[in-house]
Amino acid sequence: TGRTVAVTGASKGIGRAVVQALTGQGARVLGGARDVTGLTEPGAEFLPLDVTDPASVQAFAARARELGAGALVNNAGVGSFVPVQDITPEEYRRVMDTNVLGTILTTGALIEHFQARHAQGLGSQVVNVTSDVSGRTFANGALYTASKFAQRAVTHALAYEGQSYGLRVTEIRPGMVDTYFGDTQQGEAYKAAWLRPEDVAQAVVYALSAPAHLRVDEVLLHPTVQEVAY
Ligand code: NJP
Repeated sequence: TGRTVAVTGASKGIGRAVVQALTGQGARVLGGARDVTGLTEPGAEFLPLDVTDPASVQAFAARARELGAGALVNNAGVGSFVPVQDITPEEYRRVMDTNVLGTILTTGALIEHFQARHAQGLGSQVVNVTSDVSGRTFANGALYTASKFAQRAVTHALAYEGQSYGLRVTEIRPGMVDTYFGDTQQGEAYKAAWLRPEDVAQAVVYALSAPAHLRVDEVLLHPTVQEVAY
């Protein structure tokens, strides 16, 4: 893509694959996650980032501006799967703060920068990695899907708002992906037929490489083994 992209949740799973795919295409990447110890990737630099912490987000956004970032990938996210009666206020806040507030804060910190780019004749892009369940739910999915429905709403509202300043907004909606998601391990046998993080990264690259006249609004992707659902 030949430009700078800021990526949240860049330390593992999908975010890590996005960093590798983008740098592989010649983009420069600023990656953030709470723990970035020991992370190195040619073409990328990593900063500690907690998307739920406004000061941390401001520091990350300041570096993204310095690097002239033209795109932001909101990928940081957490999962939590219990029945409604077992959702605690603490867990509610952890999931909603990360998935919804995190997307809002990180995006919000770069809007003036994107508007300034527009004034210079440059377009910008935001890609939000939400979920295939950003529009449907299931047993034990109340909290996670509430967060993803909300993140989808934020994504859509941003798309409306951003049109006036040349912002293209994309929602990436992956089904089951073999990552560390939900306190699991990557590479476990039961995930062998799931999407690879690289599959999702390719969708992000597709959206970010689209020519200026093309806006990829949404990509929904599932492993073949996952039941068809919209
Ligand atoms: O998860 P994982 P995925 N501030 O756990 C970071 C969505 N999704 O790659 O902060 C900043 O391997 C964390 O680093 P650290 C999902 O909802 C997935 O699967 O050090 N960063 C790590 O880099 C999420 O939005 C599946 O802990 C924070 C990364 O986020 C996205 O895909 C299905 C953070 C998480 O890596 C990436 O998740 C689906 C914070 N506060 C949607 N908290 C799936 N895997 O099946 C966490 O539908 N991170």
